[in-house]
Amino acid sequence: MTTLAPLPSVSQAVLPALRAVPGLPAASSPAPPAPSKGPSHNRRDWQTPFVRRDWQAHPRAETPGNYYAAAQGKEGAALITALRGIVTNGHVDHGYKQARDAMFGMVDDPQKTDTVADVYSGELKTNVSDRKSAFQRGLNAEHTWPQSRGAQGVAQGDLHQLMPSDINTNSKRGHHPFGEVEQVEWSNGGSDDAHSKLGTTDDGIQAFEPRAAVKGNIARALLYFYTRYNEDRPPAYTLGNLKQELPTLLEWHQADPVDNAELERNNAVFSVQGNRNPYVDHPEWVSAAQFDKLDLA
Ligand SMILES: [Ca+2]
Repeated sequence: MTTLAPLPSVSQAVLPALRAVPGLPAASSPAPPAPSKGPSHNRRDWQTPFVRRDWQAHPRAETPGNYYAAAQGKEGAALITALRGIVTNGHVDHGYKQARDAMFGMVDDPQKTDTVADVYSGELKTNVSDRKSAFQRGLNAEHTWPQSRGAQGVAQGDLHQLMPSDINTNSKRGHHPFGEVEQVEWSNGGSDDAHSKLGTTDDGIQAFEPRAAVKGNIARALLYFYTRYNEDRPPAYTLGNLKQELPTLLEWHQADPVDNAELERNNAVFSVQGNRNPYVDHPEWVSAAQFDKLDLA
């Protein structure tokens, strides 16, 4: 397992070095699609045409050879326990400030153009290079697993669950669970496949529904969070949201499969904090882990 030196500061000078992780190719291949000149020019479509659906057929070249050795052949609780060990070992906590600088400056600026997308609309913000410039452009860090539900301590700056978000949308989401909204109370606007909304599910629960292109990303982020932190629970950790969300998350995982951008983000996060989201590398492990059988009481 690669041990990364602590980050002195995530400046433009430091960021390229973060990508140079032994055993991993540069996170920049294959080349990203050229931006279209159509009406969606200012949106980053996370569902690129490069979606890989044939996971088992291709070795995971981006993953260090033996990274998942302890999980091979396991299922159910044994698989989750093995993955917990894997993603905890080597996880380096740089602190919340550094994590946000890395997110806005590198992880979510894969083309190094100081351009970062709001997770909930896909709208691109320019001149973003760190958390301060992000804030000036109306972005802050969304905790997909809310801080008030346990994203504290090491988990607060865990980039697998942090995503750049429009500040107002982030505030609307608050600590609501995710879900399919039937009665819309608020939306961030835009076309159907680009907007996210707050409202009530058909079970009468107030929930937040992200745009379709990131539903799977968020599902896999939350399943990672459960796997990583459910044993050694941070302060305020509760499964209250997950109990509501889980069936929907498992559907979203299927409906929005891993694409190239999500793979590259996993590589980028790994280069910063030294651990990976196993459900991005091995989407088939979501069903193998049998999350639907978890006792979340
Ligand atoms: Ca997606």
